Amino acid sequence: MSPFSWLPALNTQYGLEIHPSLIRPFGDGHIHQTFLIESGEEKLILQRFNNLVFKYPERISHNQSLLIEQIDSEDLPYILPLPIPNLAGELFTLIEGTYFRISPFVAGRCVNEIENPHQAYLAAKAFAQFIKAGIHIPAKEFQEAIPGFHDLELRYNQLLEALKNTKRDIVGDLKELVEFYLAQKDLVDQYLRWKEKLPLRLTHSDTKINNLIFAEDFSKVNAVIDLDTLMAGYVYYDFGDLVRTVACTEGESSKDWEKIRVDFTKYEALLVGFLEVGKGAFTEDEIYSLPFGGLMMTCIMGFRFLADYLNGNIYYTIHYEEQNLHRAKNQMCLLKGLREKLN
Ligand code: GN1
Ligand code: MG
Repeated sequence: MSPFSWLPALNTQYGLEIHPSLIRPFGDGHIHQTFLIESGEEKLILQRFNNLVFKYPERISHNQSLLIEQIDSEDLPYILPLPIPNLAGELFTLIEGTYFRISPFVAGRCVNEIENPHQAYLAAKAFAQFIKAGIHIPAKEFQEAIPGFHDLELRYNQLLEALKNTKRDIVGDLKELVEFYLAQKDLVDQYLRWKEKLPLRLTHSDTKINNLIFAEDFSKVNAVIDLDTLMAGYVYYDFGDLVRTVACTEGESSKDWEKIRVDFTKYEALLVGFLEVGKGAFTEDEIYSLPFGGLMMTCIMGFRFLADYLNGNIYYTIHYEEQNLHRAKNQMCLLKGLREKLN
């Protein structure tokens, strides 16, 4: 069977004439399968949506429609490339049990690591601008795209559950990682304390650096992408995922354990950019919570990668068996560095 058996139906539903030869895999996302459709000058992004991870596509449609209606887009100096509706006006198209969607292609550079503090500053400004442009929309109007997505207590419990049910032997590196992550319980307690104090906002909730498209010369941000997880959250989530993916000397997939350090120059640049936009809009507590974001988001990704490894790699795309174990180890190295400086 052709790998693109769904293409004729897709063409009909969008009124397009895409030929298989125009489609090629694109990007580094861990969740959906992303393709670039290229026909002469015209380019589009096609995604085969992962509805095992996102079990409620209708919530995503609701959130994205709300965003289109209510966000102050004149406050945004970049594009939010939301899905293009099909001929029936829907953001998703269901074909043979799989959801697809098509979005505008935005030209520029999408990177897993940035080169200098100025780029960090631009990235932080862009994500803070996103929160600010939606700050007037009551966060509770957004639906939970993934229930408990950034709930550290829930993720800790899911790790315990994975540990109980795993078929893997807890020895060597795995043992060290399990012990390390179970010892992060104090962050769960801090998470619960911050929850009492902070307002919920519309957050992007997946602010890793490759969810931005920079201009070719890195002079500005052209687009904020990956708009599936936009939902109610805390401001420090979005600052924290930036810290995790920007203020680190190595990328998330590095196995050069010795080289994984916090880059405090980039960290400072993130803070400057985020606060330049957020001052006056965010509460004092929200500003004080930002350093916790780096710790918490690194820890939660460690919990999730490790749990996925224990569960037999059922969630994240992997390219080799130990990849989630290695991702969890990478996050452990970064978290140790952050704790040394920030605790
Ligand atoms: C996933 O789709 P992608 O690669 O941008 C994940 C994020 C994690 C990230 C870790 C829906 O994001 O939460 O931070 O991998 N998205 C989902 O790299 O789980
Ligand atoms: Mg992504």
